[in-house]
Amino acid sequence: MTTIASQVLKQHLTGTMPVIMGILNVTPDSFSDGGEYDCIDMGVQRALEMQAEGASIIDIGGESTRPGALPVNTEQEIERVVPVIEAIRQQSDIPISIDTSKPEVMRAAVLAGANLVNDVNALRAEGAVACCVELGVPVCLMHMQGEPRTMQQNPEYVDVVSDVRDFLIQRAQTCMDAGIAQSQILLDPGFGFGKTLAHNLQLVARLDELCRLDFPVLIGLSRKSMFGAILDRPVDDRLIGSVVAAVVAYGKGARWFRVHDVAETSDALRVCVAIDQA
Ligand code: 9MG
Repeated sequence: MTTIASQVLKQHLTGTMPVIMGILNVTPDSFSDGGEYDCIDMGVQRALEMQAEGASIIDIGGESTRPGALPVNTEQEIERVVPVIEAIRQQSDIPISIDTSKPEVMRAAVLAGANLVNDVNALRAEGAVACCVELGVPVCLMHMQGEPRTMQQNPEYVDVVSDVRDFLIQRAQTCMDAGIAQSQILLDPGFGFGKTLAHNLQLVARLDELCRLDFPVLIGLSRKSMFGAILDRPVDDRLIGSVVAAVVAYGKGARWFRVHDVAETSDALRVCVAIDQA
């Protein structure tokens, strides 16, 4: 079924304007103290707030992918994300992405109203590619070395940029061979996912090498530990580092930005666009 949200998403995928993806985590620690309904309500309020601040899509996740995070079972993940997706859908036509690696969660989320699958595992789980073909939704394929529990234990590459690029090209090809159109695929280098600070910096510095491929590039740098390492700041004091990195990434060709701080990132990117159009 073609909905307003999926039509709007199609325009974002083919356009050249920056697309801000607002992060909405619905893990138990995201909205402390609230009961079940408070969590849904607070999730909806935050989604609408991010839309008003300039987000073009809301990314909803029910399982933490932070280094060291423990896995969540499929039923729990569905119980966390589906009610929030349904509640946002009752109030807004904003496109929604589901941040998951599990085909069952992808299916439940899309049936509830999600329009894009954002998979940090690049659809490598059994049945994930077939599930997205069947659902007919666009996908974001992210590079990760290892798995969240252990990925920061001594990651190694021959050349991080070429290794990430080759992996993403190979995953995109697998998806296209299975029937996902090229225009439905976003690529993401996966900052912080099995990467040292030096790897992350190389990936930003040479992001143009990924942006030259025939796919839009999404970056998720917001509040990540690389800013903690460079600036020696805690996670809630990394706004300026995150916004500067988004601006640099824009200059190198990235157009999709997965962020916590929507209003500030939106202002910065609007300035970038105005300068580009001068
Ligand atoms: C879920 N998630 C956490 N970090 C991410 C990143 O950098 N990119 C994408 N696509 N998803 C992410």
